[in-house]
Amino acid sequence: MLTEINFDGIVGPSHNYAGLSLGNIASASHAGDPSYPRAAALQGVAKMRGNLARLGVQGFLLPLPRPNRALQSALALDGSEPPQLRAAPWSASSMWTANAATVSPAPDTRDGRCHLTPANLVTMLHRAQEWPDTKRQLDIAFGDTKHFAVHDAVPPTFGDEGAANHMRLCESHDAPGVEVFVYGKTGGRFPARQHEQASRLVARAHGLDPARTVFIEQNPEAIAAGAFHNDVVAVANGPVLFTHAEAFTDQQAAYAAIRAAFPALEVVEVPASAVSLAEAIRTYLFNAQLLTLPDGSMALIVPEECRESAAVWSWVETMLAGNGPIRQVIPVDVRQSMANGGGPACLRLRVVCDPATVDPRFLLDDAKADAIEQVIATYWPEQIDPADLGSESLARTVQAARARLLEILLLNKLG
Ligand code: SUG
Repeated sequence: MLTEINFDGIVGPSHNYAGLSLGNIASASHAGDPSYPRAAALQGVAKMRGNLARLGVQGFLLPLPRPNRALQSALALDGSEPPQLRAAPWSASSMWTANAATVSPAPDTRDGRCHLTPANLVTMLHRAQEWPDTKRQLDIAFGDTKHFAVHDAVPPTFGDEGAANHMRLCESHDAPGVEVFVYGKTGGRFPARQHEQASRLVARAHGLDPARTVFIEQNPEAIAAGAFHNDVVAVANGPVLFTHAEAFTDQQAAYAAIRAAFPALEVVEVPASAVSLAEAIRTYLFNAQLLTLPDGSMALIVPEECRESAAVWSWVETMLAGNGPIRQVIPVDVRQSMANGGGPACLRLRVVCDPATVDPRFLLDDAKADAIEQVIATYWPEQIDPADLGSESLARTVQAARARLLEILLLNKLG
């Protein structure tokens, strides 16, 4: 039975605000703030618990080893470097697993396996270090080669940011879907992180049918307004595309291209007159998890920030009073992640597969959630100031915390 599993990134013990992501307005505006790794990780587990109760299945991926000693030595750090360079090997950015990989479920691929390509994330130094360690986890979690194929990342210089720029439309998970890749063009004030050729390469490597694959350009104005990934302005689930009206360069042409491959497309569009691009990016209305609940209805899991925005919440209430496909809007508190530009959707990687084919150590249940919470509450630092990054005693705390998590999950091998 194919089902959609959300694999959330457990927030690592080195979670901090170093302002590393140009074009990510939240990251820039919280640069230098103290962070609260313990609270951040507990917020993440609470979100997972909510979705486990709603959907009956939930997965997770682990924080990567930090500080990254190999990167530290490659950077020849001696104290004279800019603080942002010193911070990069400490980044907990792997929590945003929407950027871990692009996933093409088995019904879409030529060989009938689920294909995963880790994202190379080459645009940002602190993220470019992730993929080899991410791949090591994917190789274990999806090691059943009868059902999965895990590729290497796309070679540089083609930036690939994974599922954050990829959407799948389908009538049911086990039917062939239409995969939509959204890329950006360079030249604006902020980097366009997803290169068109990276998207096309992933589609070829996954063996997708060109008739069911669509490539769309992201609106440069959305990137300039702070939508550094497409999932900040659009999300899809089943036959539904929930999108801001200014997400794509040519919005109507984008709908037409998707509809040509997927006639059942249902668009839920939010006009700029109701929610401006700036407000959408500030509240992360679209960085939501659009879930199909067991009764077949859809729920949108949004950040708490949406409920606090008069414009967003008034649009939500009007939408719920109508008869569209989204029947519930559920706010969750992921404020620690939000302050670095990561909402509920950034924190999860969707994999459509049979849960029985996944290494069970990466699947959550209530007892495991209790145990993970216990480790976080005991070992995760309560607070990190960016000036602490570089300290050996913090390095030891962070390493011991992750080692304890790996130990209770029987994943020491990833050490
Ligand atoms: O790549 N933030 C991440 C946020 C990623 C959000 N993911 C999706 N939209 N899918 C990024 O910009 C901030 C790190 C810092 O500033 O310390 C950061 O990497």
